[in-house]
Amino acid sequence: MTALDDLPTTRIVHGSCHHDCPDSCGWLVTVEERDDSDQDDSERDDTASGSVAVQLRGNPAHPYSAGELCPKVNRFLDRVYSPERVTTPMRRVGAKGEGQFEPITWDEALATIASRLQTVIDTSGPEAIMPYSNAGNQSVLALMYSERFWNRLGGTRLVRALCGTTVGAGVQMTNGTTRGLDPQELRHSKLIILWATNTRLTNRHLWPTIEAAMADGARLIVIDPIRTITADYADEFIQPLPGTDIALMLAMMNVLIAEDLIDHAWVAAHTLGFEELAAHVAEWTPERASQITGVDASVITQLARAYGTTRPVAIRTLIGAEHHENGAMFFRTMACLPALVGAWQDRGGGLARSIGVWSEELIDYGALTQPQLLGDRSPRWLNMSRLGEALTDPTLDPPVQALIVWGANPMVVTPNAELIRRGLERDDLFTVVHEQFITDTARYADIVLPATTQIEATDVVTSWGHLYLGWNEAAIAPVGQCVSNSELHRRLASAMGFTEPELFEDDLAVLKAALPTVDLDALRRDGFMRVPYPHDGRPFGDGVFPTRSGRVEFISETLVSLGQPALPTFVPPHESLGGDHELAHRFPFQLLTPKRHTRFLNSSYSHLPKHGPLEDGPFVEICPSDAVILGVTDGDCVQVRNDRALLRLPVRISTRLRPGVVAIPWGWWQHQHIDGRAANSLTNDTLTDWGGGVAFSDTLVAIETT
Ligand SMILES: Nc1nc2c(c(=O)[nH]1)N[C@H]1C(S)=C(S)[C@@H](COP(=O)(O)OP(=O)(O)OC[C@H]3O[C@@H](n4cnc5c(=O)[nH]c(N)nc54)[C@H](O)[C@@H]3O)O[C@H]1N2
Ligand SMILES: Nc1nc2c(c(=O)[nH]1)N[C@H]1C(S)=C(S)[C@@H](COP(=O)(O)OP(=O)(O)OC[C@H]3O[C@@H](n4cnc5c(=O)[nH]c(N)nc54)[C@H](O)[C@@H]3O)O[C@H]1N2
Ligand code: SF4
Ligand SMILES: [Mo]
Repeated sequence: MTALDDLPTTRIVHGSCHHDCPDSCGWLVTVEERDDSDQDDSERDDTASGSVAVQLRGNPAHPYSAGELCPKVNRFLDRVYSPERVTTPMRRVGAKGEGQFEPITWDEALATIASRLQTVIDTSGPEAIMPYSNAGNQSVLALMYSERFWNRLGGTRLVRALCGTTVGAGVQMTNGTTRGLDPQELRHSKLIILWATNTRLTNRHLWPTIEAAMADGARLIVIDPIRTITADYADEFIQPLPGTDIALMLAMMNVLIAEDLIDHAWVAAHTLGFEELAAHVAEWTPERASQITGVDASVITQLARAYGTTRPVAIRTLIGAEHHENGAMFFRTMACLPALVGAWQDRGGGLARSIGVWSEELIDYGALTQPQLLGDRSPRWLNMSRLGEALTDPTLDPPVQALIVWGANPMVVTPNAELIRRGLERDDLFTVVHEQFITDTARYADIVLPATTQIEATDVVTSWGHLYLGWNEAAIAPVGQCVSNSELHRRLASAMGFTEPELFEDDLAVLKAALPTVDLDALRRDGFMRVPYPHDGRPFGDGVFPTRSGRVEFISETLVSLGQPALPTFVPPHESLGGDHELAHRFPFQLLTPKRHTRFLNSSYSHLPKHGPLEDGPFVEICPSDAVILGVTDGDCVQVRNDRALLRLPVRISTRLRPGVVAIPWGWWQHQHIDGRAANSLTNDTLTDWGGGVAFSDTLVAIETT
């Protein structure tokens, strides 16, 4: 029998999911404090000190996620204690890309890094050192503490715009702000349009809100080039060709104006340029838009009528449509729709997209990032979506000679990945990757450094899907020799011999300075805290918009100054079915590479045993009529190719796509594909019209039988 005294002490710790996911769920970690004799029996204890996390579950008190997590994170402790975790610094011993490493000490790793970086600085200056990070962990410190080090170093700066920036930049041109409707307000809507977002997969904790609105009589329309699992639940599904929605929106405006479904009083009081817009869309008949979008003119007319006659009416969108050459214009145009019908007046009316801004407004970025450390230097900026170019362009001055990656896996997530591979293979490039696993990117590192997971470091999580800040208390000590992103940058600063105290400030002090108006003690105690948002639910209830004119700008001088059309305008993407004819002739299919698997979160998880092997794929989805033309059937192997790469993949015949459009689910690593090349080997790295994003989804391919 076990004496009561021998039972492990248990505590429950508040945490918040760090993934780049709108839901930012609250979780509870159950931690056992075990003594050494207990630890011998458990395989988990090799990497854990005395504290062992034994359960991680949703926090039932969390106002948004309400106790539920998701099929990705339900097994998070398997990730934390995975035998494949990187737990010590390592040095590459094989060729770049081979993935052969040997453990070294932190001292050795830091000494090597400091000496290589110093050599680069001495020969080419600090701009020859490039950071590469994304939202692998979107907590405040994990995402931003690093800026202090990079300001002090004077290295190249990174335009982090793989996700969301273009949406914001588009909406801002119309509304003057990225503020918008809290998606939980959809509960009050009577018509909900999920436009380019796959809510049931990517934003699953919003779905109950939509279901509740539907139970109360709301109608749901989904607009997506793929019949997604969300489309399956809609009252109506509209399937335009990818990249053509702007034409659809212009035709909606045409119908709204022609049939006088405009809220004239609101338009007169709160918008700029209605007359110009009306003249501009007069030619955008549903018939014309139908030619471009592939959607029947009558469907467009009905959509416009429903939009113009139902109140409250809301559009919900996230990221999907920004990944086109005309991505910012999509959102600039979309933001005009609620203004035309006066939707912002109603509770549950308007446009709901990322609402991260409501939390970010609480952050003192100066205190967080310490820009004075940069002095009077103004280092160059390179766009993260053009990493391949940055590493291989012979004219870049200075060339990138050292690359430091954390919280990102560019070989899987960044477009034109074969060009990135050529860069990472360069003998003269020194690469450091701070990671939890040997990812496709880490395989090219000279030095790999071990990164903590979310339950090993204290931080605050802001959400872009709801209005709650989340506290994340470190539940266990770092596994092995892992360090958080902030500790990594403290160690790098020390190794480089930097002495400014801001570079060594501890995490809690930085959080206090960065969130000056937030009661961190209360946040820590409760686990979450609601951020300010208008009490009546209406972000623009007063009709005031922070544009130059103080109104919703149908016509925009700011856009003209950027070299863009003043009015919402459809420009077909160059690399698309409706774009460059010669290219479309050589590569007749448009390739989408969507998020698709419930057990994957971006590039994370497909390598773990309870994730990848339980999903189906990789494959290329082709619609039945294209399969007939190609002479292929389910399971046949085809070559999917363009000028960037060639992938062999089994065919999955799918009624979810239109003719001419094919899809490869994204998130699989290279070795999970037949030839060691993944979806992003094929994708387009052309930047968006503005906003700095990238046109993954304007990718043309040819499909050939092998
Ligand atoms: N399970 C799971 N959940 C996730 C993620 C994940 O990897 N897996 N990733 C997280 C991240 S980082 C993000 S940013 C969010 C993204 O959340 P979403 O934006 O909802 O997801 P995406 O799959 O990027 O794109 C949504 C839809 O846009 C469609 N789309 C593409 N081009 C067009 C177009 O031209 N017009 C229209 N109308 N639709 C278009 C795609 O077919 C896709 O179904 O999801 C988050 N949640
Ligand atoms: N083809 C195609 N490409 C896409 C997309 C698509 O839909 N299709 N979606 C795009 C979108 S929306 C996004 S957001 C990006 C996502 O791109 P990423 O942000 O790069 O993807 P993740 O898999 O979320 O995270 C990357 C890595 O961060 C590591 N990580 C997690 N926490 C930490 C930490 O605390 N410290 C450190 N050092 N590492 C950590 C994980 O182990 C993981 O390997 O991909 C983009 N790429
Ligand atoms: S990945 Fe998204 S849905 Fe899953 S636990 Fe994290 S925040 Fe919640
Ligand atoms: Mo994203």
